[in-house]
Parts: sequence; structure tokens; C-alpha cells
Amino acid sequence: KKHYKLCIVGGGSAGIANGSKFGRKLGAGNVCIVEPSEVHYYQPMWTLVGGGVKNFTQSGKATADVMPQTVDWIKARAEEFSPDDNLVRCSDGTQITYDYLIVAMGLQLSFEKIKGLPEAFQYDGVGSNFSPKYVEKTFRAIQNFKGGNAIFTFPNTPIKCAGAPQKIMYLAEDYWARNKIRDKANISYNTALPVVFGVKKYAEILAALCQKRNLKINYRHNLVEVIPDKKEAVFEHLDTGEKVTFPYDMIHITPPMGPLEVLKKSPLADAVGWVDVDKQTLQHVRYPNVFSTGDCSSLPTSKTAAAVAAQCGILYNNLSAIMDSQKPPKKYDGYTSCPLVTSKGKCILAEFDYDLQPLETFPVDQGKERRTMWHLKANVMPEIYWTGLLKGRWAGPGFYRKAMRLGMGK
Ligand code: FAD
Ligand code: UQ1
Repeated sequence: KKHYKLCIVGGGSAGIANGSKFGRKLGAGNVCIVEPSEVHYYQPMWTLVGGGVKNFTQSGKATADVMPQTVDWIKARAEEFSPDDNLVRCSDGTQITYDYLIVAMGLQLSFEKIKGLPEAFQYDGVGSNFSPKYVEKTFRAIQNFKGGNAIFTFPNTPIKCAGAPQKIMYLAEDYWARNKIRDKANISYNTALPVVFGVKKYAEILAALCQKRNLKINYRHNLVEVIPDKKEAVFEHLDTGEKVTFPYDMIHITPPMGPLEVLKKSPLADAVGWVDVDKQTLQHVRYPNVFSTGDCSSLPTSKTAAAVAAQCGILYNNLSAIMDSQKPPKKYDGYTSCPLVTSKGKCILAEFDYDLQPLETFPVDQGKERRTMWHLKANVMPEIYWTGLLKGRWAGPGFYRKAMRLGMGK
């Protein structure tokens, strides 16, 4: 049995960032992070790993090296939450009691909800940027593709980084164009959604871009089965219920995602299984000493590391106030961002809020494909992540946005 003033469950983007901030505030011995994994990944780089622009090894660091020095690392899985007793039970038998809890466990990938997966990953031509196990298979599939049908999927669930399923299509198409096999390729984007992107401004630009580059978008097509020995993918049309079979020569799969089982069965969950927090304060709606941030939370915004960064500043202020028996002062506007890589060297930097209204940082139209934004995504963001966000020194670009607008507008 151990007691901490603050227990953080999950040592991903959100857990480490908050651990750094609260470790500094509360001092050694008062904060722990429960995290089973030996490796911490910068997942946003996987888009570029799958696209052949970065190496997989560049995307990870030892968890021991990113763990804040003032924080105790409990190397175990959280297995049960008893928030009425301020208690977390871990896989190594440790029982942690706490004054305050931050839940930052990310989400679960569910490849097995698609018939034929994950077994189909044993075959060539099948990849997924969403998993460290399969991301390198994506680039091998792109390299080995000699023409025919290439399919990129988007599932019928909320996912992290909602732009990633199409970014890899743009990088693949660019690669094939550079290698002179573009005219032998039939490329389609089969998405369960009725739109190519959730924000109207960017959706219009991206739909036009797909048309111009002859990338066929099949809306409301949800992947239900992969038959790798026949190289066939079966989709269900979500409006008609009809099953449609597409032959493929390569396929990039974005799996269904959802809340972790351990959260689903816990008293912290909402009806779906996400940690049930107030969308403005990040405080749990039933347990006032519990907060949640990142992909596992019920916050109704697009799940990204950029959102985690913005939430980090809000959470720090609000939980600090609660620790001083005050009301949470800060309100989260839902800020999130998605760098939509459109080719090797070009990027549209989408940034928006809960109302799906653009909330752009720079005083230029970020809806245009730009080389500067590619540079930001490929070279600047990894640095901001490792040395800013994870050290608790990056709360998103909100401050800079407001400075650049000189206090005018949002
Ligand atoms: P994670 O970083 O996933 O961390 C969750 C942690 O919880 C993990 O370390 C895990 O081991 C741990 N955990 C799991 N179960 C337990 C348990 N039982 N007990 C204790 N710990 C547990 N975001 C952007 O902002 N920009 C991008 O361009 C971008 N691109 C992306 C591209 C891809 C291909 C992917 C996969 C993601 C991308 N993202 C991007 C999203 C971003 O990586 C996530 O939104 C972000 O990492 C969420 O942080 P988190 O801390 O909530 O979850
Ligand atoms: C961001 O803050 C962030 O988190 C560290 C990301 O994750 C990798 C992003 O992709 C982006 C775009 C942002 C937002 C940052 C700026 C400078 C607009």
C-alpha cells in the first residue's frame, strides 16, 4: 500500500506532461505515475514513419528517460479504480491511495473487431500507422506497390488524430507519383463518415484536393472484413446496410477505437466508457478530486496531442485551485489541431475548437498547403513535444495566437 498526494494513471503524452508540472509544484515523493510500458512513443511521428520520411526508432524514447525526476514511476498497469475509497489497484499488487487523481490512459485499438484482423497483418500489403507493431509495414506496402488498388480506411468510431487516415494516403500518392507509378494506381479513401473532415473550412479544401489528385472518396463505407489470401476488403455501407467487396493490392487500416476495458467497468466512466469530466473544467462530474485529460477523457473534441497540450494548462490551474479549496478558474475551449500533411513537403495546419470553428495560430490562411507548416510538423513539433510538452513547458499555442492577434478576436 502506498499513498500519494497526486496519482497520475498513464504515462503517455498527457501523463508525463502533467507529472512534470505537478512534480515541480508538489515536490519529490508526492506524485506518482502508473505506467506499464518501457517505451514512450511520440505517436504523431508514425504518420511520417509509415510515409517513409522518418525512422521508427526516432519516434520512441525509454520511459525511464521521460519520467520526471520528482515523480515516482509505478511500473504496472492500473487494474481497478475505487474512487469512493480514493484507491487504484495495480497489476503488481500495489494499492495506491491518493488525495487527487488524474486519469490519462489513452484509448484502446480494436483491430479484432474487423474480421480477419489482426492475422491479416502477417501478409504483405497490409499496414497501420496506428500501431507500433504495424507502422513499418505501411511503408513496405507503399514501396512494394506496383500498381492496382490502394485503399485507405477510416472506422465507424471516434479515433485519435482524425486526419491521420488520410494523411498517409497523400504521402503514398506523392511517393508513387515521384516513382512514376501513379498512373497505374487506383486510390480510394473508404470512410465511415459522411464528410472527409469534421471542420467545414478544411473539409472543402481537402475534398477539392482529392478530386484534383484523383483520390476517390467513398463515404459511409465501413471496413468489416479483410480476406488477405484473396486480397479482398469487405465494407458495409452504413446507410443501406449493403456489403461491398473491394479487391486491394495494398490497404492501410485505421482500426476501430474506444475506451479501455478497465475504465469502462469503473465508476469513473460515462455511458460509453470515457472518463466522465466537465468539458470546460476537466474535473470529474461525480468525484471532485478526480480529473481526466487526453484520449481517455469524455472531452468532446478531436483527440490529439495538441489538445492534450492545451488541456494541460487548464488542468494545472484548475486542479491547483481545487487543492487550495477554490473553484476551478479556467475554461477549456476544446482547442485541438491536426497537421494535415498533403505531400512530402506540404501541410495544411487545421486548428479548431468545440464548435468546429477554425482557431488558427498564425496570421496567414492555414487552409493553404504550405511548406512552412510541413517544416513545423516534421521538424519543429517533435522538439516541442520532447522538450516542451513532456517537461510541462508547453500549453499549446493559445498564448502566441492571442499575442499575434494583439488581443483582437479569439
Ligand atoms: P497516450 O499518449 O496514448 O498515452 C496513454 C498511456 O497510458 C500509454 O503510455 C499507455 O501505456 C498507458 N496505459 C494504458 N493502459 C494503462 C493501464 N491499465 N494502466 C496504466 N497506464 C496505462 N496528435 C497531434 O496533436 N498531432 C498529430 O499530428 C498526431 N498524429 C497522430 C498520428 C498517429 C498515427 C497517431 C496514432 C496519433 C497521432 N496523434 C497526433 C494523437 C496523439 O498521439 C494522441 O492524441 C496523444 O498521444 C494522446 O495522449 P494521451 O496521454 O491521452 O494518450
Ligand atoms: C501541438 O501543440 C502539439 O502538441 C505538442 C502537436 O502534437 C504533436 C501538434 O501536432 C500541433 C500542431 C500542436 C500545435 C502547435 C502549434 C505551434 C500550432
